[in-house]
Amino acid sequence: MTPPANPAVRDRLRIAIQKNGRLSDPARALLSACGLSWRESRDRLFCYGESAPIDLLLVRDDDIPGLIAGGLCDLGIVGRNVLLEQAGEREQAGEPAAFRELRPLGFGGCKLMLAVPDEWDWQAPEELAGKRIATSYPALLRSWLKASAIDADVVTLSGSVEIAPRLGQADAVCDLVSSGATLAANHLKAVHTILETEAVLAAPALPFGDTRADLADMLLRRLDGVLRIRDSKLLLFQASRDCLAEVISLLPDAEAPTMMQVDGSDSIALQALCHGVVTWQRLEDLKRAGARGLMVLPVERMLA
Ligand code: PRT
Ligand code: ZN
Repeated sequence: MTPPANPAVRDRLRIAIQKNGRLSDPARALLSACGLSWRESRDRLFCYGESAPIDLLLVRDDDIPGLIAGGLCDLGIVGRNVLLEQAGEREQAGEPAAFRELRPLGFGGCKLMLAVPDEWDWQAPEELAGKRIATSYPALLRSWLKASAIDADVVTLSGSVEIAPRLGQADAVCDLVSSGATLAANHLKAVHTILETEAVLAAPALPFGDTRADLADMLLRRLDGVLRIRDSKLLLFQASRDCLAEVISLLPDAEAPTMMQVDGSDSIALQALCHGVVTWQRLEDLKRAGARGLMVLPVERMLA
């Protein structure tokens, strides 16, 4: 059965992104790479879409799921950690799911991890039973504790979680970790991953019932093209037929190569879209395997 359409009717799409923070610049860069441009308002909170009817609202990341749930924004770029935390809060309050993840976006990656003081001789998560764990992600932590059948106290803090053990507020912490430097500086060690997170495109649980559906489809097609070629390169070269198998075995990250017979020879011209990094070392290996005239070209746009 098709779910009922999202009730608010609008003919422009509104995307919420973080105003200032780790996700602001990469989110804007990604949307610009999709061909979008905007005119900024004086207060820099609203950007009017010029190249397409797609506007931006610049807000705090924590407000993004609520803006989508309330129908004030249509899409959002936010960390999966924030989206799932707020989805968990809604679920624990008995409210229906209001938003969903449409696409992982490949930036803002980090992990939500359990960490304990360096001197703790950590063996297994069961050791947390009866302990106090400080976090800014109580819903995610609670649901992990429940799934792991561990009975621990959750101490909710809005920031500076990593100093809670030193202040005697908690025995362990559950916080975002990227390099691990913050934990190390606070004499803590990461012991278990609760969630792998990155920036995601978030949408309402219900589909749009108006022009916004077409605008969202267009944006997704462009996003998929941009994400697919982000680290990709087009590799052009020639090889004789008897080397083909070995040469192709060196391109495990390539899409099926296009091959053309070179007139008057037993050589084949190949073009392959490689999704991994094409290093000099890789080119040397390909040459040794029989590839000739290797050329690496950047890929600017792609529409599948
Ligand atoms: O003002 P606003 O509320 O919008 O921003 P914010 O301060 O809440 O968020 P911001 O900009 O810090 O982070 C936005 C999103 O970036 C997060 O929700 C994550 O999805 C993602 N992200 C990626 C991170 C990190 N990496 C990260 N390292 N968010 C926070 N951190 C913090 C972490 O909390 C810890 O304090 O960085 C510290 C750890 O870093 P390392 O490198 O020392 O391990
Ligand atoms: Zn925030």
